[in-house]
Amino acid sequence: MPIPPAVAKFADLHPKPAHVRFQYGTAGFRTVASVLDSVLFRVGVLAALRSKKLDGKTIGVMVTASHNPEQDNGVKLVDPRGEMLDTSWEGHATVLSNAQTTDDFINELDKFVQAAKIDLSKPARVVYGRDTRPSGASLVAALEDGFKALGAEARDAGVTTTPILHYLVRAINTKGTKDSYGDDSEEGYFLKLSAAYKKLVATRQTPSPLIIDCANGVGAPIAARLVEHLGDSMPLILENTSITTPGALNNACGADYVKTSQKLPPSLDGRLQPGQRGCSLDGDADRLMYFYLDERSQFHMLDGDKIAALVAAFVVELVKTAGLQSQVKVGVVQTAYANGASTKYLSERLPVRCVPTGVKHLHHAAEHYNIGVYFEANGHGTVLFSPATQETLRDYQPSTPAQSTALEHLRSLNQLINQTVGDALSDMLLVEVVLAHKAYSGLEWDSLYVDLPNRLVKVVVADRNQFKTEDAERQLISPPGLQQKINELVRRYDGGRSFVRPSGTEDVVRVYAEASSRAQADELAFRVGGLVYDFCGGNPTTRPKEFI
Ligand code: NG1
Ligand code: ZN
Repeated sequence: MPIPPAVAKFADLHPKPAHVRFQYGTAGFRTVASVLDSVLFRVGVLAALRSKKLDGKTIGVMVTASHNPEQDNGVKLVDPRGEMLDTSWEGHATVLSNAQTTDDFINELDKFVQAAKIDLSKPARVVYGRDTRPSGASLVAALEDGFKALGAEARDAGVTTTPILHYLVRAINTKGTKDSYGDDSEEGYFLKLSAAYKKLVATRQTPSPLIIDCANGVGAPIAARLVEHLGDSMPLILENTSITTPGALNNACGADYVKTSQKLPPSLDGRLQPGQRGCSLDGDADRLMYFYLDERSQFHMLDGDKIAALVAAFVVELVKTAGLQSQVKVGVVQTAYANGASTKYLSERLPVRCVPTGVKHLHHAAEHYNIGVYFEANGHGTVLFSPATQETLRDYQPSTPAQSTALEHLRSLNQLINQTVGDALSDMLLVEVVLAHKAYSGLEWDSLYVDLPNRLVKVVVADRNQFKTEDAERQLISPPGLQQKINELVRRYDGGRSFVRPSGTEDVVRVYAEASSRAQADELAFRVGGLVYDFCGGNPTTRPKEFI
């Protein structure tokens, strides 16, 4: 079947800007919003094709640039089980987005449809949402033209969070089956989360109020609805909720600000009281960072690694108490950015795997455990229950009241935790459940282990593609000889660790360093940064002055 003529007609309305090269990376397409119109249209077409290929299953499309500045935007596809787009299609997305003219695009499309054996007569179904960015509405209009071009049945989820969009995709595709994931509506999502949370804390004291920094993004209206559903069970105070103030999104607030600057967002100064718990969401509410001020008003950050440690230990304890330890193996997945102290703490308690950066790697590795806990240090993560484990939890006959209670808790956790993707609001409730059960304050949670001081540095190089890594990105194999020089440097630092990798989302190389003191971690990072810069023939006049 040839490509319907409507595709070319619509494609003419969304010309590709000259001299821009797009790439479907770890976070989908993401760049300055003003050049994205053609990409959105073409992603609309691609989503419809993906649905046709999968026999009319609903595909999700999320328009967001997460923690990036407000002028950026982006788009990513969600596969039928609510997971990231199959990697084999990422390359096709890149090729289609870069076809220069309408004719080139139709040609590429035709080749792709033939090669992938897509039956164009099949139905196509999509569900799409966007964050609060001002560029969102017009980009969604381009996306909708892509759906129309192939006659896809499209459902608009409106302004929503990335994890809710993933939830909806799974709920729609499992509706009426034995794997039903919940009602396929935002309301269904809130009911599922709030019911599970209330069960888990039913016998616990109401916690002290938690401040949520909503990053002036979509987390604000969504958290406000969660507040209504939680009622008195969880006092939440929403801050940074200005979703219509130009320039406010992710600006000096949000999870990425907290992680990279390791500071309290200035807007929370005087609001967060010593001892009180606070947390930050990012612009699409899939990342979460916790923090508190000690009695001297010193800021302490509780990042994704601390969340993994807290949650994994709790799950292991429940599994043991339920008498399920021989049937349900719990494991943790991290990336090389995980703080060395967290890896040590976790490895002493359960299996830990390190995988390359990018949620899809973590998610897939976590699926190999019965219960897989994965978190990136930046606060993106979740806990996956394998299908077999869900059956075990359903069928298991506990023999004591203690076993029965632990089993009920595990069942409720399975409901509370978003099984499709990292979800800041679901993760926040999960953290609150564990804190309530352990009667931990932020300080006690923080004391599980002491973070090694660390530093992340960006280096702008002529061509980041010459950087190739192995061993879950911990070793450089190209440029040749550079890793050896890094090793020589690292050896001179007490507790030193450093690695270099090309970013998948920005045109930079990232340098991570850790050492036993703050000064040493900084020095190591800047020395390695300098090494990378000089090795790659950087221009001496633009060499950052902090590089030693
Ligand atoms: P890159 O730019 O590849 O380092 C960043 C984050 C990832 C992940 C992606 C997707 C760091 C060091 N890197 O990737 O963890 O979240 O963005 O958003 O935080
Ligand atoms: Zn995000």
